[in-house]
Amino acid sequence: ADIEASKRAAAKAAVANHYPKDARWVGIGSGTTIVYVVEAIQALGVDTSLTHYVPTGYQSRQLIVSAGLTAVEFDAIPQGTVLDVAFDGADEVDDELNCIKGGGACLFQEKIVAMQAKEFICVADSRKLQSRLLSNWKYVPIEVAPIAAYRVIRKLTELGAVNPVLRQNLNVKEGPLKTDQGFFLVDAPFPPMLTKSDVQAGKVSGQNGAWEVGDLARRIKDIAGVLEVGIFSGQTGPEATAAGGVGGQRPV
Ligand code: DER
Repeated sequence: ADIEASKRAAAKAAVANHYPKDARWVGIGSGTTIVYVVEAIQALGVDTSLTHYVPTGYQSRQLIVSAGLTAVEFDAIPQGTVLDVAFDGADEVDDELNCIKGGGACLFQEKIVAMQAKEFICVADSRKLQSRLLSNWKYVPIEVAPIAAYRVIRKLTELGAVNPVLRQNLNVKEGPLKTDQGFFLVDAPFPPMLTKSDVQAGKVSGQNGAWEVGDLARRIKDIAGVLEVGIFSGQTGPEATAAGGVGGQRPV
């Protein structure tokens, strides 16, 4: 079926079912699917003039502004404000709503916005749905401090990554890509990850580089030099409850 049509349908359903009519603070992700989310918000017919939309990078901010909505940078949100909801795309989603994110190199701001929201709504067409992460999408995007990049690459290899590489500016500029934070991205291929139910069924996390999702996210995050990792764990975490969440999906 037409991929754009399925992205638009997924975005429309996500907004219809998860955009609170009285929303005041809404996170807006990055990529192409999120464009249809903003389109669906505009078509809702609610008064958006009192709502603030928090971007997750340059493209996200321009999307908000060009839609005539009010953009407020993450560090301009009043202290302690919890976003009503955050919408974003993903590169892959598994049976337990774990996500791989970072294909668009915006994973750091995507994660802090997602973590600041009562509920994180991932909008993805059927191509993205796999029973386990890294079945179709092959690598974990990781944002790293440039000075530590090769140390991180070596540590990832020790965790079982197969030839992790710095993401380059292909055909536009020599050298590695820099994120909105001025960091580098390492793309680290791993074998397909294990879900929590795999581990409950007796599979051992870490054997031959096949890690349980949350386990791998924590081990990568623990490598000195890593700013953030493009694994969002689909679990109902304490923050969701603390923020009055209704058990929304929580990234790690
Ligand atoms: O980088 C990301 O995680 C984005 O959300 C992105 O990869 C999703 O992109 P798409 O909506 O264009 O597939």
